[in-house]
Amino acid sequence: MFYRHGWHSWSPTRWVDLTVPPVPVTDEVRRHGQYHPTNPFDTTHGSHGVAAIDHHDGTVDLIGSLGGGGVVYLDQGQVVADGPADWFTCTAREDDAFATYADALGDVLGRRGGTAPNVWCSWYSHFTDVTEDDIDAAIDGFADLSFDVIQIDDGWQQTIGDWAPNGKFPGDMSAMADRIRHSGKTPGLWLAPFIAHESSSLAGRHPELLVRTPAGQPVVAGWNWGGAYFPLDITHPAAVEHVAGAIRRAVEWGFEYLKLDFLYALSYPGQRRESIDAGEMERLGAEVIRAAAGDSTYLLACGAPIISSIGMFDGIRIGPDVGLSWMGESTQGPADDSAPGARAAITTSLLRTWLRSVIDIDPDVVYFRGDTGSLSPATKQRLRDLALICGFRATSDPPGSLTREDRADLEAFLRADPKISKTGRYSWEIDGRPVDFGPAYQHSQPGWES
Ligand code: 9PG
Repeated sequence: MFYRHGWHSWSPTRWVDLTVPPVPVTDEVRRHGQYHPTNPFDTTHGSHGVAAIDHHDGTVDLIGSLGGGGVVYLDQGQVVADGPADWFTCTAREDDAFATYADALGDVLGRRGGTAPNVWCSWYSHFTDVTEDDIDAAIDGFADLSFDVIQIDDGWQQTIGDWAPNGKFPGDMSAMADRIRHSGKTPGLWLAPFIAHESSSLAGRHPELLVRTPAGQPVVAGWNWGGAYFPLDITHPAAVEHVAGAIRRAVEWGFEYLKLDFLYALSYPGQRRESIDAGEMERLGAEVIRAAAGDSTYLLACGAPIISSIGMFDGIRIGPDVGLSWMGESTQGPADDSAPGARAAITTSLLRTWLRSVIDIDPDVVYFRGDTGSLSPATKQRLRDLALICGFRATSDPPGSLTREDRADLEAFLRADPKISKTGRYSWEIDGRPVDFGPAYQHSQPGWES
């Protein structure tokens, strides 16, 4: 078996059988940006950042890059490592190999985290319709619950690229942050600082800040919000100023927790003012953000290349969106782990828990409300177990959606301090209770229905 690690937060990560060829990425799936545009590894097995091969005796050979932009792939049975940074290699018991690699990454890139807050975020209930009133309802409704952060997600801004509030946030953003702080919580805000939507005034007025194709057109890093979005050229001083300005403004408004999303787009292949390699570019982008945010702002990276985020961000999303169903819809069929859904969020996140010694690991939200699409109570329990294992607890349930009993369960979850131990590749113990995630790695519903 081969440990195939995905490019960024939402990219599939799995132990795969090398005798089974990968499923080629369809054009439709490609449009969402989870697979690397030039290294999708859809015809040969390959891995971003780190790979391992197991010996079926509990030990593995691990090879991992000590910086961003590295890939490992198999060429006629030979392992090829390609990347600008140094490589770490070891042969050891599986968990020890990953732990030692994480240690080496921490030594080279730095360590942050260890301070994962309990977060309420607006996304998985209000989506882009979120309003100021929704946030005020969360402030009031959660005053007596143990959330540390109330975080406004996508939907507050004018457009992706134009980071000023829209008409749904008519009050001052600083007043909003103040109200959150006065309720005893840390104000949090979502931004996607490295991209501009085709409809943004940034893209319209400053096309020179965008990464270009050889024909001079803006490079498309994905499709969302009803159109294409473009990466910014971080080697352009004015793009640096745009990114730093957006972050500084959010911090000045009083937001001390920033969820920074779609970060993968920054190093998308294309023409820039200066040509630097992907790993360097990712590091430069992260440095611009950290310098603008200051050392004390909690930075959660999302849709972010994993290795380059270490030492710069406090936390990182380690899987795709949980969504409101077990399996995401994908034209690529059930083998595609890149579409949002509980299954892919579980399978990908669990295989990245080794990162926790150098960065907080966010497996995405859990649910306590009753109305959660097709998610069964047992799947909801597995998502909570995953969050406890990762030590990062977040939810999006609006206060009005929770019964008295839901609230009590939620509060117990936020305060829990369980003893966690790993008992196998896919199995854990939480306060002595065995939890087996193995069935999630099969593609069907794993009988978590009762
Ligand atoms: C806001 C959301 C939430 C969520 C993030 C991210 O098109 N796509 O493939 C796609 C993938 C992920 C995604 C949105 C779109 O979600 O993970 O928590 O912040 O953005 O837009």
